[in-house]
Amino acid sequence: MTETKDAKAAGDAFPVKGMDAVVFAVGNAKQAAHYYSTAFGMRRVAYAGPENGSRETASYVLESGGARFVLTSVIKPATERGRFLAEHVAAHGDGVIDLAIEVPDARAAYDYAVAHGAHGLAEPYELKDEHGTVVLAEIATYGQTRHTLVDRTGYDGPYLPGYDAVAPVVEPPTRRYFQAIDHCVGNVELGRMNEWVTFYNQVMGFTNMKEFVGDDIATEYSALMSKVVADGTRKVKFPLNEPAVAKRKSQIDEYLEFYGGPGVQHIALATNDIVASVRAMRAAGVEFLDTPDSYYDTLGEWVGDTRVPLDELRDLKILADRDEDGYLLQIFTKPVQDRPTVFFEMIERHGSMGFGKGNFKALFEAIEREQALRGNL
Ligand code: TYF
Ligand code: FE
Repeated sequence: MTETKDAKAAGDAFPVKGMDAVVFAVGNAKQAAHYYSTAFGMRRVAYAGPENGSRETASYVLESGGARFVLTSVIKPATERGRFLAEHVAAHGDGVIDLAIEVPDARAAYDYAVAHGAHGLAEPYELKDEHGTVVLAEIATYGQTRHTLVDRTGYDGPYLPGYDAVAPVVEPPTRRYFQAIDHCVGNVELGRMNEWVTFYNQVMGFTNMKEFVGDDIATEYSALMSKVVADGTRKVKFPLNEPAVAKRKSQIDEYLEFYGGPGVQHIALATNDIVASVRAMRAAGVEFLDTPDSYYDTLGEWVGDTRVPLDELRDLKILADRDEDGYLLQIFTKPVQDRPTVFFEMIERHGSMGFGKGNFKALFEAIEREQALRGNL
């Protein structure tokens, strides 16, 4: 981080450096690490498990540029944490347990958050090994999700004390598929979105970026409301969705039913070359949502020129949207586990700070086609 950015961050009530990691609890972390390595082009960099002192869980750390995923599964629950993880997987399937945020001072961040209404899950604590010290603290958010606040300024190692550097699962692609986490979306219960917006406003001093009301994003059947909160530097962006009353079960209702409550719906990954990334990911077996050809028949008229020719967008089913600041290209995977819950988005931004509002109808109709195939519409 540069001096100017540090100075700017220090002016915030709740300074953040960015996303630290997205932590998943999964049934089989070894195989998940293989999937994210071969299909998402990520590099395995660190491991903690029985071989290096963590008897209860196995955790694999994967990176792509500045994006970090941690995949954890339980080997044999023995402590409260092991039981929590085992119960999390039983209740929710594979899912996100932690949207960890890197902060310059975890103690100050925790104190601020708790003083402004956060429920503390772990008071500030230190982890140490030969690579240094990390200070962490944990607060609760929607459902069983948490935010670990991570200060790693006193540490120079592969992830956290207790983790060892390990070789990649396979040699990562020469050109990574994505380089950062763009935003992390939560689904909350009907009528509770505004409470969670207020939570982030108060607890983290996050401000509201965008608001999508039912009319913006209603299809014939599906409806949802969405608001986006972000830190002052807009490095951490958290859209929050709630279902809206609609003719049939909305995609958010489907998620809440199959996840067993609120949780992380999708993680958007920022790419510089969405065409190359989507081609490679498709070739590796990643399933993306389909977009009808009719979408592309009118796209050029309103979106104008983009870096990628229309034919290529059509070929790969990539969506495009434009607003006053610029444009973006985006595409959504199908859910990445058997439950119709967590999925990913690939996003290439060219000026636009939006979330693809112009695509909501096409996107939600694509999701509804999948819902119908699952018998959940
Ligand atoms: O993050 C967003 O807001 C966009 C659009 O169920 C979106 O990616 C919103 C809701 C949803 C899927 C995508
Ligand atoms: Fe998104």
